[in-house]
Amino acid sequence: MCRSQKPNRFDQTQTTRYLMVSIIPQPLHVEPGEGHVPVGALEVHAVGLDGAAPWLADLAASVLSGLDGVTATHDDPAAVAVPAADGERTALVLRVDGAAGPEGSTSPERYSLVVDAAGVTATAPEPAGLLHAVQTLRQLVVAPGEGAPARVPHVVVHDAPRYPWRGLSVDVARTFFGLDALRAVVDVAAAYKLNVLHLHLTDDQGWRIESPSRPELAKLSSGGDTSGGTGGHLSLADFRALQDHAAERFVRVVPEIDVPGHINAATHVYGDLMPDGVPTDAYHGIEVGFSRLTFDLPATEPFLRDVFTDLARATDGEHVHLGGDEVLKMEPAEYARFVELCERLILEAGKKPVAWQEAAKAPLRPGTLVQYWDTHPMDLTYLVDAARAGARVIMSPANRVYLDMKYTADFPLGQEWAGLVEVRDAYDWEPEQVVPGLPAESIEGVEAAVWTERIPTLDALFTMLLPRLSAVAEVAWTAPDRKDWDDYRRRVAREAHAWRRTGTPFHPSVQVDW
Ligand code: TNX
Repeated sequence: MCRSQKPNRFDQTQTTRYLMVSIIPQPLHVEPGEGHVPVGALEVHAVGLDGAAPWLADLAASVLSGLDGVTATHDDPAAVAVPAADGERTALVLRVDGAAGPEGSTSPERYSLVVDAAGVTATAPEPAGLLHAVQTLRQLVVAPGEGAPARVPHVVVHDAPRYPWRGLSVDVARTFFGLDALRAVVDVAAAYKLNVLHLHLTDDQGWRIESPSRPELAKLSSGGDTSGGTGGHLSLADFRALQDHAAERFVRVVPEIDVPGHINAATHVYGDLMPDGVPTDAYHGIEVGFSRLTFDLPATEPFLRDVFTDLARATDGEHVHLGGDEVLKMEPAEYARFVELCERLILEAGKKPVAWQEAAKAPLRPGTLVQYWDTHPMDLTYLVDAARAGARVIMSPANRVYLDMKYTADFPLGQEWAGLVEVRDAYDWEPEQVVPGLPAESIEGVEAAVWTERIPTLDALFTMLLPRLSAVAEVAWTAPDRKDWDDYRRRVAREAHAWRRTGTPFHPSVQVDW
């Protein structure tokens, strides 16, 4: 495959040529050519994919068939062939090729996409990169118009992500969102090449996952939420189906049980988790920091062992999140014992622990990931020290990526404790500059988060996610010298056509000319 040197920054000619392509997140290397190929009738061929071939080809066909004027079929004999209007089909070849991607990149998610007179060829060392190539292709399609069919400009793309962890955390505890909603969230995350769905499954207001050794939790503590709704929880079958849907889009699920605070849903069920033996009242308000476990009660360790072991068994991914945030009513020594115990339980269950930043105040085991979030002014020496000692850090600065923050002061949804987060705030920041002194090589990635105390519906959730999730995705994927706010504004406006077409809610921020 012929590869040219990637340009290091936008120069004027490059920017002008980019006007024809609007990809989010901005790829590492894009070389526009002359001419177009018609894609009104696309035929997908998956080559060298073994077991992944039929569903990946099917998924590619369905992603592309959602576009105006495009019909995509694939070469699974079981598929119904749709005859092309003009009798001509353009081939989209998806092929595993270890040499694909930008020169020098070792990312397992790298890919190349070549569109020329011969058709469209996507290559990648692994299937994940092929789906990324398809998402890029989706954004390159020009809708039919003025007698021309749907088409794609000739182009060569070599692309790879900046960070291996590109996530979205969704709080299904404060407002419950079920399987169908979460599938839709996975689809939008995958559309912007995110690869982690972190689920905040438990909090004071609800226990949203079936825990087989503790069935009372979901039974007695999932019947309400902060929106006055009826709540709900994911059964293990739901969780299985969600993971399958996510896995086909190369999104891994990171489930979280938040301890030792944010735990009223459990103390409501088990009085023996309370020093006075009395179960707490159900809670559907939005205060934080009032509930806690007590380390020295006999019921505490068995409870933690049961719920973390159940969760580790249910999850396919390698990570389990133990929470650890906002434990406002506990001495540091007791808190450290909880962190140590939960890390151990998760490791014994065969998974790697992830925890919110506060856990780095306790001595961490090698391999535990910590998630930075709290942008209140504070001394972060403990986090920097943990990173220097080998902890990996996920960047979720609340004033940039908490997508439950209001866009503007008068915005009807969300909160504003971390400030207002307009689209540009979510876009224009550099992960290496957030925590002074944090070694750049300790950063594992970037994760947006959407807490749902003030987000009552799926439409509201999407309005908070879009367009900001696409901005955060570019921070996580794109090299800093390839980012450009004005160019992103232009590209996101084009992306909005797709949201409008599919009826996907988004917030038409005044910062973008839609
Ligand atoms: C802080 S972020 C929290 C959540 C709230 C959120 C609201 C974090 C680890 N804890 O419990 O829902 O703020 O924005």
